Amino acid sequence: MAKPKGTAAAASKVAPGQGGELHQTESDPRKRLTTNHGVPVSDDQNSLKGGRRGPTLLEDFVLREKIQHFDHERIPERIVHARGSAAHGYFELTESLARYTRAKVLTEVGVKTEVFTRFSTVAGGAGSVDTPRDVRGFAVKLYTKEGNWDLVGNNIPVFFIQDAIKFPDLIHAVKMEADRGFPQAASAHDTFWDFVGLMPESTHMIMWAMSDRAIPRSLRMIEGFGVNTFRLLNDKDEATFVKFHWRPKLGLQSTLWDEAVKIAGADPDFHRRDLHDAIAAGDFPEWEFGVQLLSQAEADALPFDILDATKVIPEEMVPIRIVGRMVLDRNPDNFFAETEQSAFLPTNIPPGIDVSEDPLLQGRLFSYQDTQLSRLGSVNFHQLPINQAKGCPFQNLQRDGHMQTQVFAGRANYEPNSLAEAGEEGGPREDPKGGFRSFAQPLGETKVRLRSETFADHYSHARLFYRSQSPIEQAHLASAIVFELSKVSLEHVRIRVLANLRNVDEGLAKRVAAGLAMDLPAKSAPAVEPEDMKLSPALRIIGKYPPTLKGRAVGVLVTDGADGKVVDAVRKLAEADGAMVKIVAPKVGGVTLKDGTLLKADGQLAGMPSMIFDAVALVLSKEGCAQLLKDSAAIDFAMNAFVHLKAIGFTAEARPLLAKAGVEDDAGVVDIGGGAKGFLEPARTRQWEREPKVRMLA
Ligand code: HDD
Repeated sequence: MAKPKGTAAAASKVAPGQGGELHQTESDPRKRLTTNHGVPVSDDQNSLKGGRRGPTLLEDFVLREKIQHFDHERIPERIVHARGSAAHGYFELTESLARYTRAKVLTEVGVKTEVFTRFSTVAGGAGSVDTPRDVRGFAVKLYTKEGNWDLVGNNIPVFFIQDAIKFPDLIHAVKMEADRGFPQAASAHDTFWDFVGLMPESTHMIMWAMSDRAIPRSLRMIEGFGVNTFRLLNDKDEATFVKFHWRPKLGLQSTLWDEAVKIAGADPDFHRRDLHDAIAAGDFPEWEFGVQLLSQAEADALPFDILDATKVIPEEMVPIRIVGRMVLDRNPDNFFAETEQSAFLPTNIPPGIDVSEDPLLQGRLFSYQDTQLSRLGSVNFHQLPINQAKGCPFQNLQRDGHMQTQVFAGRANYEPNSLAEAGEEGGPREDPKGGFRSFAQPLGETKVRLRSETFADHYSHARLFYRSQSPIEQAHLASAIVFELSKVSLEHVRIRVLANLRNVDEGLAKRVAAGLAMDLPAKSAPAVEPEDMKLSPALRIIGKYPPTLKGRAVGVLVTDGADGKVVDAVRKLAEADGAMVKIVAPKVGGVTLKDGTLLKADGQLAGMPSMIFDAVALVLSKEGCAQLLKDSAAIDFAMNAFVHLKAIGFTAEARPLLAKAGVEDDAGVVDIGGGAKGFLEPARTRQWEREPKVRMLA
């Protein structure tokens, strides 16, 4: 190979991007590129070589430092909840709970407490998609004046297991199978359902996980629950049991399974993008904060044990009191430093809040602190900016350790000490009055390794949940179980699950068996016969979101020659109702409208399918439509909107495309050529009555 011509000096000035104008020397020390140790770098484009075409020299510490740091950029992902998205914001108390607690965050009305909230899926890895069927984590770090309060909850108020000792088994079963490394981010496989079938206590949670709650439309539209029972402690150290709730202002809303699967392909970051974009646009998501409060006597009177995390306290039994709100109004500046390095610990509770004896919670009190050591690598992880107790100083006599960033002056690293008597700094001291105190729960029982008999009823709450659902939701739930079990290759596992389902509801078991084309097996013997509880309509999703386009998205598909007036009318109408409107065109540059003006597109058709919208409008010209008839992306656009039960507004010219996509006329398919008004009502909700025409449900 011929050597390039030119001198070594000339060659060294040529940056890979040519020209080198982006890489100018910077003499201002504040802007100058340096090594990690502050040595200014003269050339960030070329390594130091033994001659122009010679080998790179070991001496090149600039290169070595840069590459070595890069090699170590990744840290272990969370063992669960690895994929997450987060935002900053604030919590504001609207009603004081001073009667029940001395925690200032719950007594000082109107005071804003800074928060950092991370949402997550549970089973998938950090790089998995946003829309699998899964529980969503809902972890809130409140930087209170009395230390961080981490409310580490989920979007489902119950859990799969009753005792933390089963958590590693549950997670091993649901994650990708140990020998083959798949499936990723999916519960539809042998080992998960094997575990479920053998653990009837998981049945109630399975009802929730198979419901549409596990395929949310947006992180802005999920509920949050503390799940475990906690205690509030007032000034007199009197205790009240408490369950914590978050309620989305936009209402609770889900996708359809077919839609969720297709979104995963269309936009793997669907939820992350949605949260980010909404906040960036100033459309701040908000949740109400609520509590269910119970005295010991009220808890004792319930027909189930509130220390059992597989049980829900229906709000018809104990109402939810809304006492605050949370607003997320700022995106993280740096995903790694904030979202990834955030560490949530159920042990982070300020004075006035305490744990309960719930055996699931008790195990969590160890696990979260412990896991940070392997994930963040140091006992000093609380010094990372995102984890610092920002609302108040932290001060104690713990010292040193890996990555210690504090410089503690003086000799006071032990206590008691009398250094102050000699005029030296003596260090912080305990505060018996204002400090954290545990509830004086009388114990005094014999040490045992067993499950309380009050935890033995595994089916009454599962039955309550299933039977409380609307017919549409019941059909979705049954179909979800059919789908998941259809992916289970071990027949005996399917049979065992069916046998358990008979204890929940015979109708449900029959539907699932029929969906699998399997015989119904004999009912499994429950530890305790389930009871029929009073149904709880509050457990439904349908009806829990207001008929509005607020927080939702409308996609308008346009072609060259389209009528701009119709586009404007749709945009005006949808935006006035709170929607974000996006123009979708065959080419990203946009289209030339009928009147000759250019309409810019927000996205190209193949990259902006109708799955990512809540309602769509097809504003086409005759010629444009004829072109689209040859494009499967356009046909899919209309077909998917139809089968996902969305409103479709159209101009007469779009009729051939609708016909080719199999779109039939119904109340949600609206001609908007003469005015967009009729489009609004159907666009605000799904067309549920269409579903039997487009989908065979169990
Ligand atoms: Fe957990 C993370 C929620 C039971 C052990 N959990 C984690 C996160 C959420 C929850 C939201 C992600 C926090 C974040 O965004 O960083 N976990 C729950 C809920 C549970 C629950 C609502 C039941 C009431 N978890 C649970 C048990 C154990 C764990 C019983 C262990 C005995 N969870 C962990 C963990 C994680 C975690 C391994 C992984 C990353 C982390 O803690 O920081 O320690």
